[in-house]
Amino acid sequence: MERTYIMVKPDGVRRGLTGEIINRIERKGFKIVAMKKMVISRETAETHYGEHKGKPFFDGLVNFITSGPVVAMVVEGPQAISEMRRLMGATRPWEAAPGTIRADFATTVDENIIHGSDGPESAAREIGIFFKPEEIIG
Ligand code: DGI
Repeated sequence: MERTYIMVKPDGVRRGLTGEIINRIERKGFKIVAMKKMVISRETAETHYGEHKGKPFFDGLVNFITSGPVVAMVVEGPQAISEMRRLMGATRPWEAAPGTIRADFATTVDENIIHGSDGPESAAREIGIFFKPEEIIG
């Protein structure tokens, strides 16, 4: 059993796609063990995206992710980290497989609807950034 950090980004929330994304996660058979709507501070955004600091798109990425509310979740299930990445599709929506969230709902890499942890270490780190242990209800 694995847990991963999933976030509907501000574009997904603005476009009313939160329900669609929750539906896909639950239909798959995964369990949402924590969830909250929040506006991310710049400081938290810079921590979350720390690996991209110094890249040309970093400031735009921080501006975007803090531009409106997100819906943050912890998703649990077998192979949840890699399976959620598969449901999300590739970072660049034009490279995402048909039927994935990014292929179905996004056109640009700047606004690609959803975030999901890319491995066990980032999952543990990101869950710790956004949730207190007592907010996770298994
Ligand atoms: O884990 P992912 O979101 O699939 O991808 P990532 O961790 O490599 O990058 C995090 C986010 O940063 C990604 O969802 C969108 C943005 N990003 C990544 N590479 C580029 C980018 N934005 C722009 N404009 N250009 C990029 O090359």
